[in-house]
Amino acid sequence: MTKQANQTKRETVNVLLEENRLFVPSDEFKRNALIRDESIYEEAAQNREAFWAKWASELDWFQKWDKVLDWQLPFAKWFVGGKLNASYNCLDRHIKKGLGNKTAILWEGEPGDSRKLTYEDVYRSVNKLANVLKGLGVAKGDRVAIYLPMIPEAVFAMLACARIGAVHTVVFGGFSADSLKERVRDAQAKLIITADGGYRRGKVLPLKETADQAAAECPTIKHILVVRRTGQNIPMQSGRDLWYHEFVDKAQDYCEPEPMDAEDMLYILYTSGTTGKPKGIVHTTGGYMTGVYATTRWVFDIKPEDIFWCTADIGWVTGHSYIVYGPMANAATQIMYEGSPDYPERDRFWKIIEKYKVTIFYTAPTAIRTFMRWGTQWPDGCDLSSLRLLGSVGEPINPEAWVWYHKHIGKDRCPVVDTWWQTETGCILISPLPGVTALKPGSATKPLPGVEAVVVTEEGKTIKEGGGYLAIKSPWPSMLRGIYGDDERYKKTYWSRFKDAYFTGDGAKIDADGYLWLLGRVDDIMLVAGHNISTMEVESALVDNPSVAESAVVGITDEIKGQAIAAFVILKEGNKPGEKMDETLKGHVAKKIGAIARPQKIIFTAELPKTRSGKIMRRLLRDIAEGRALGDVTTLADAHVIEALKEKYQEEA
Ligand code: 6R9
Repeated sequence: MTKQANQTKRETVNVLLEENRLFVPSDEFKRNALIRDESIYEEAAQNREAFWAKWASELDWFQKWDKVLDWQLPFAKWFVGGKLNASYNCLDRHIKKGLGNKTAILWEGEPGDSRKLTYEDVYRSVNKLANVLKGLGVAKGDRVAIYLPMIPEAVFAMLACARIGAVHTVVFGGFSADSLKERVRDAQAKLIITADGGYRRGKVLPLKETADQAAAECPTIKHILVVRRTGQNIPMQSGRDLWYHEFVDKAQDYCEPEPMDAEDMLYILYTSGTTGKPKGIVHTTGGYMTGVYATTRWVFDIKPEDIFWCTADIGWVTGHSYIVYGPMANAATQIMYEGSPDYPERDRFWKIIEKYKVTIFYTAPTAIRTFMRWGTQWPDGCDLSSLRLLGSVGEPINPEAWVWYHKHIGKDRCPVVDTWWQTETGCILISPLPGVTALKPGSATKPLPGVEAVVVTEEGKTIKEGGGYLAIKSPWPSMLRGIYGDDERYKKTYWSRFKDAYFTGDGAKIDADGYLWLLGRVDDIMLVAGHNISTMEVESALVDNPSVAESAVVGITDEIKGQAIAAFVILKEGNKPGEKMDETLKGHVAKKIGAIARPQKIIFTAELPKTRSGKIMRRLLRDIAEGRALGDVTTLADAHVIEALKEKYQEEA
């Protein structure tokens, strides 16, 4: 172990050994916090609907709702009859209050270029783009795919859709043409907004080229609107492809915001599912906006003078809720960064914090573990004294990483809020309130006010202490309204495991103090560097290669990424295993799904362990891949298979 790793280990052990070591909020933090009184929990529990309605009424509504909640399990309607517009709530209302000159976005491009945009600037760009979209025939309810790098136009695009009532579906810029195609086809989008390219780790991502490949097989696409970012040469198909700037420059400055029903769709965001086909998670307007508006205040304690930085990509739900809708509904000033944390050097994030005097920083455990590996010299070389609050999201944060983050980034001064939530939940559901909650490293602490998250047994019985499944017992405003076009799958995935509670798919423990400890997914979804990838998705990509007969994929523990992908592969006859095949298959998966899904390890085998009904026993493969003693093998059809595999794996490792 290096000296530094040793030191971190010792610090962690010290912290964890002090029995019940709690990190209580400092008096100063408590005194200044927006929420400093734990009575908020009690108030919410007394009357959940009235509590949420109070927070909803802090938004601007064109028409007030008649009824707070209509709950026909598993279908919820919140703020029934109410009318509002998300872009109005993120822009117009702030400008009407005189905040037009307030900085909205401090954008930093990877090559070092930067842009500073006020609320007025964003407002103008969004209105113009909204008019462009209308002019291109996009109407209320139509779907628009957004495939952009982390540039301000991504925010404009989302808010412009919201302004005219079009439904956006943002596809992460790192996804392949196949992944983009699948999402565009499922959503039946009319238009794609993309860029010529984007910068990532000094290289150019060929976004337009990828969008072209996808669009070739998407008959619903009428236009591709292209933002000029890199200036590289790209083919433009006449009639279909249009330059963003040419249209936006000429567009009118004002576009009336569409009064949307509280339950009108705001967006679809695709997330991986166990059957391989991604699920289009549907969010609507009123409840979603209430959830993200309120939780941004409670959890991030955002005040007018704060500089907030959420490092997520806009292609994930974290970017939707805590870059676009939550912070902007709160008139926050925030950082948006295009590129990677190690470009040009491993201190880019810390340099940005120093340059812009960031006060609140929200990132993922996989990033924190990478920073730990890189060493403290990088943050130590920058002035991080502006920071006052740190956040974590995406996967369980191990206590070592928590303590490192608290000490080396927060300098033992900033509370760390570990926030648990999902694409499906829309907003944070489990998290400390930084001015109220005593923190335990590694625990996301307690459900937020108004949220009934519990740990249940296999039979669905709520337990006060011990391990089980994380479930949510009553509806919350920003909950998903379904899976796009597939009500049956919605019911089956989330509402069939337990009789009357939402099944999160995560395991969790609750301790004697009522603190929650999240344990990761209980199903076959892997969490690689904070991104959900289903085993099935990777398996189907592998089998898609003509040399592969069969495959089984498992997630194995990885210090940095949380999980890494190991694939067991049976080749078709006449194909040779070896380094060349290994590379071919890894490349194939990366091309089919995206680089994030590239397997770390491929194990060639002649057979796979299966149950009698033909189901692959992934649990056993995981045991093998992680070098553990084999668990129960009684349901195995042929016990020899597993022994042979184990030997082979050990030989190769
Ligand atoms: C926001 C987001 C959701 C899954 C979720 C869980 C894991 C997220 C976590 C966490 C432990 C946390 N997860 N935050 N696990 N502690 N603070 O990440 O959404 O991409 O849909 O992933 O991520 O397993 O079920 P999404």
